[in-house]
Amino acid sequence: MGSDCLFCRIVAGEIPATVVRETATTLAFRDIDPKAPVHVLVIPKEHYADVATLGQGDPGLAGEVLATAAAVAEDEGLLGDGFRLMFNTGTYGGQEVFHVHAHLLGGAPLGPMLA
Ligand code: IU
Repeated sequence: MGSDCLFCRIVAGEIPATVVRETATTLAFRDIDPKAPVHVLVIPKEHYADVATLGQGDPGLAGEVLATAAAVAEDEGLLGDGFRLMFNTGTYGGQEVFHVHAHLLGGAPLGPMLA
């Protein structure tokens, strides 16, 4: 998508981000407004607006996003106590940035999801 998309610009190196893992097809970086002790966003480098278009358009790439999220969870020491992985999607889902991203949250008890 390019210059109109914030996360495409992070992929392009035009906007700084604290990258914690990069693969040929995915990027993981710390959320600028963390909602938990660990809050990392995991994205495909290729632009897809949301998880529905990614999952239907390229299920393999969706799997690579999950694999990167799992590797970051391991790196961050989250596998023992657990973590939350979520995709806000569309208006009702509260999505604000329309380049698909998984929120990886952990490092403390997160409570019920809809509390
Ligand atoms: P959402 O699922 O689209 O609501 O989440 C967008 C996230 O992107 C949100 O948690 C922001 O804090 C985060 N973010 C960021 O990490 N870097 C930025 O430059 C901007 C938003 I703008």
